[in-house]
Formats: sequence, C-alpha cells, structure tokens
Amino acid sequence: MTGIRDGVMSVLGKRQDLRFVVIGAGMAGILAGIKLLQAGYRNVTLYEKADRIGGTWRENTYPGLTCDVPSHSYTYSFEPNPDWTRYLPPGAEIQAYFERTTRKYGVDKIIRFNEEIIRCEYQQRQWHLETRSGIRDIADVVVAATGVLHVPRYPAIDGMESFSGDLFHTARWDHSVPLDGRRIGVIGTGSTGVQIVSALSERMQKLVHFQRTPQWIMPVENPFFSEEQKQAFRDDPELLKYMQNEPEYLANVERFNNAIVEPDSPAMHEIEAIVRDNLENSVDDPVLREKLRPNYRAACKRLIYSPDFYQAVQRPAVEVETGAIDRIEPKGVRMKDGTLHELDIIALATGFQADQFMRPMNVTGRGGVELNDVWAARPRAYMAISIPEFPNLFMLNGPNGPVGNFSLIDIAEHQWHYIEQLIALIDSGKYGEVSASKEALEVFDSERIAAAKRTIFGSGCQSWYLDAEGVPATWPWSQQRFYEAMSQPDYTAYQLVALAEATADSAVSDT
Ligand code: NA7
Repeated sequence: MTGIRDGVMSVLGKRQDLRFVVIGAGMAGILAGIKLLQAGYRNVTLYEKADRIGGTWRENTYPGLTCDVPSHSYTYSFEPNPDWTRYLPPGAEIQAYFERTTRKYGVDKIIRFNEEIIRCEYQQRQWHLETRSGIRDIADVVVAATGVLHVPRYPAIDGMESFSGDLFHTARWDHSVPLDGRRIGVIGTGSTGVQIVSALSERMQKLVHFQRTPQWIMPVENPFFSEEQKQAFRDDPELLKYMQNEPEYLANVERFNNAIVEPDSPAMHEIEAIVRDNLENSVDDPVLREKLRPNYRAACKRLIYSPDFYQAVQRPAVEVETGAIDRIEPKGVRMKDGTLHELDIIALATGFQADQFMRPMNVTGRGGVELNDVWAARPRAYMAISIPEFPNLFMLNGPNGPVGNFSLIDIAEHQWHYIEQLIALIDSGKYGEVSASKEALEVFDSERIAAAKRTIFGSGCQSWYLDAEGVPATWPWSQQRFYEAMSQPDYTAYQLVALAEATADSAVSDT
C-alpha cells in the first residue's frame, strides 16, 4: 500500500483551502498548530476553552509542581531551550516555554481563547463545531488535542461543603489562601500529593497527608543548572541537542518501557530493588516505614520520582494518616476511628477522570454515531489516533497511547508524523474521508488488551491507567514498536472513501 503514500506525500500543503480546527491549546494542540502552519496551511484555528495556552501546565499551579521528565527532554525536538533552571523543570517554566514557543511560531495568532467546543458533528463530509458561547465553525479536518488528565476527580467524601476553611482540588489551587504557618490536609498520594507534601513540609504549622494507598518512590536528583552551563547550552547548539537526546536518559527510558511490558524482566526487578532500598534507607522510624510500604509491585501505579518526599514526611510538622476518612466537618477531617484532624486548608490531590479525553464535548460521527455510545464501555481508538465512523478526526494523546514516565511531547511528535500522512491523503484531493476501519480497530484492540493485561500496570493495583474493566488502557508494547507503528500508517487498516464518492454521498444527504 505504499503506493497510496507515494502518490500523495508530494502534494502536502497544496490544498490551501483545507480547513483545520485543532481543539485545545496545550502541548499537543500547539504542536499541531506549528506543524500545520509549517506545512503551508493557512486555514487553521485552534479553539481553547481557557484564556491562556498551556493545558496541564496552565491548570496545575500547586506548590512544588514539577515535571518528572528531565527539562531538556521535555521540549519539542525542534525547539530546544538552553534556559531551563534545573534538571527537572518546574511547572511555571514549562508554561513560560510553551507561551514563548506559541508566539515564536505564530500559533498565538490562530487561537480563539475562551471558546470551549461543546459539539462536533460530522455532516456532509465536514465537521460542524459549536462553542459554548454559540460560535459555529466548519472544518475538513479536526485534530483533537484535548489532553488526558483535564477533568478533576473529586472524592466522594461526605461533608466537603461544610468545611469552614478553604478546600480545593489541586488543579484549582487557590493562591489567595495563605499557607505559611497554617494547618493543611493533603488527600491523595499520587505524584501531585507527593510533590505538594514535599514542597510544604517546612512551611506549615501542621501537614496531614491522608494516604489511602502508599506509593513506591524512585529517588532522583534535581540539581540546578549553573549560569556557565546555561551559557554553554546557548553557545553550542550541538551540546543542546545532546542534552535533548541525552543517551543515558534515553537508555533508561527504553529500559523502563521494556520493563513495563515485561514485568518479570531483570530490568523490572532492578527497579523494584531501587525503590525498596530507597524506602529502607531513607525512612528511619520503622512504624512510619511500614506505613509507607506499598503491597503491590513498583511501577504498577505510575512510578513517582521524588528527591525529597521521604525527608518531607519525616519532618515534625508532617503526619501520615493511613486510617479511613469518615467525613469532612467544619473544623477538619474526621476519621472512621473518631479522630478529628483540625485543619485550615484541605487540598484534594485526588487525581483526574482519566477516561474523558475529548469529552464532555458531544461528538457525533458519520451516520449519527455518538462518541459517548462508541466509548460507553471504555475509550478506544485505532493506534490511539483514529476512530471508525469518525472520519478526518485525529487525536493526539488519545486513548490507548503510550503513557508512563517519559515525555508525552515525544509521543505527540511521533503521532503527528503519522497523522500528517493521513492528512496527506485528504490533501491529495483523492480521498474525502479517512478513518480507521472497524475491523482494524477490533484486531488492534483485542491484541492490545491481551498484551495490556500482562504489563506491570495490570499486576494488581488501582491506578488511573486502568479502564472501567480494570484493564490497563495504555499502549502495552515496547517504545520501539510504537515508533515503528507511527513511522507510517498501515493504509489497509483505514477506510478510505474517494473524494468523488464522499461528495456524491453528501449531495444525496443534502437533498
Ligand atoms: P493520581 O495519581 O490519580 O492520584 C490520586 C490520589 O488520590 C491517589 O493516591 C488516590 O488513592 C487518592 N484518592 C482518590 N480518591 C480518594 C479518596 N476518596 N480518599 C482518599 N484518597 C483518594 O493523581 P495525581 O494528580 O497525583 O497524578 C496524576 C498524574 O498527573 C500523574 O500520574 C502524572 O502523570 C501527572 P488510591 O491510590 O486510589 O488509593
């Protein structure tokens, strides 16, 4: 089927009249915007529900927010950044990087802010979109770059509204609330809870960390880059490129990914030994150590990288509460055993609804097929990119893609390379509709599920990686296999409707 590709790649960007809508101006949407402009398309709009770009890095501003991927690897491959201040980038620096990059590539000029797409309907060979404020638009191609973890998950704890202090989800951090010298409760021990506890342990009069499930902690150092180092990165593009593709880090990512898909490999046992040693050697009090010891395998939940969490929880102001929460009362958190933790602030580090993706947007595909119905059991997409009956709609960081302790920017760039080749089919004027075939999705999905159950994510713990049936929703194969899959679409997996045919169909439905 390479013939299909050869015939169309040469004309990319020719059909200047093709209209693109990108939904979401986070890392992936900005990438799509840059790439479409660079390909020569001029009819491109990004819709963003908020008043700024940034996605995750705009929404999350909690104290201690840090990416667990090294700074230089957490950049677009084409836009290295010599100015990162430290090995792991603080959230605010990442936000500033995306803002700078958006302006540099002119994407800021094509974003419509404060416009949330609420409806996206395929009719007569085009996508008809509507925003919450009532704006309507039509697109030939829609790129959904709506993010993965963007809908906060609030816990079902009674009495939250009765709390007399300040209570908020960590993705809605209220910066008007003073912290120093006060009493805070942090509910949740994912990456977010761990980072907040680490950042606040010395600032609070009292910090109670409510832990339903302990976490394995991977030690990591987080040094600052010196002025000399940053100057060297500025002066030497080759050095900067080397930092982006630092061989030791890349080898670690590959080893880690291979370990995820082979839970009994020596690499996974090595990871388990490192986190176990970290716990044994870092926590002095045997009672606290046992409270912090998980009873599931390392990396089953997303592994937490932290340079200072174990130090933080041993500080005098910090208490790790492992009992069950009964309810929230005006003065604080009441435990099932009757204990009341009196607090001024409660931060809900309880994560996100990881199965939402494009939703709550209402998406209706060919023939009136509703995405909510198609995804009723769980979200799924062929190669994480395309859904049958939803032609010319492609996803970045959609369901069943790789997630883990590595850069989602790298993942999105590879996905874009693949999507670009699907767009080329439409751009060629030869095909009017491009979407994965039902058969291809079924085969992909059943192979994926079988493999996913065997990954470390399926080794017996609760996490946001799991779907409603308890199966890991992630890409279950090696990183290499992902790169190979993204290098070129298997066109036989696609239902390609010739432009003439699609136009004739839409003419029929017009009448
Ligand atoms: P996560 O990783 O989903 O963690 C959520 C945490 O909240 C986790 O410890 C949960 O415990 C806990 N939780 C959820 N509901 C409750 C209730 N009702 N009571 C007590 N504890 C609760 O979210 P994060 O924001 O930390 O991280 C998300 C991702 O963002 C992270 O993996 C990175 O990719 C970036 P549980 O483990 O379910 O017992």
